[in-house]
Amino acid sequence: MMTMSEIRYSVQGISCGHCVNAITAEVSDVPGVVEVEVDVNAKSVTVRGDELDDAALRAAIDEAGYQIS
Ligand SMILES: [Cu+2]
Repeated sequence: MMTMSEIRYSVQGISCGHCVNAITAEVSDVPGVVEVEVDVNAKSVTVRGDELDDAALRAAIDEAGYQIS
């Protein structure tokens, strides 16, 4: 059974569609992730999914080249 949860990060340096694509691609690869929403204006990344691993999500955002503030 799926238990959907949501985690939101404030991420520095999100400024354009390239940033959105890079972060979405990396974070989508994390197990359990169902949906990734990157907001350029709010500079936030919202992740929805099943049994989300906070450390893995932070690592994926870092891997994409962005820093969580
Ligand atoms: Cu960009």
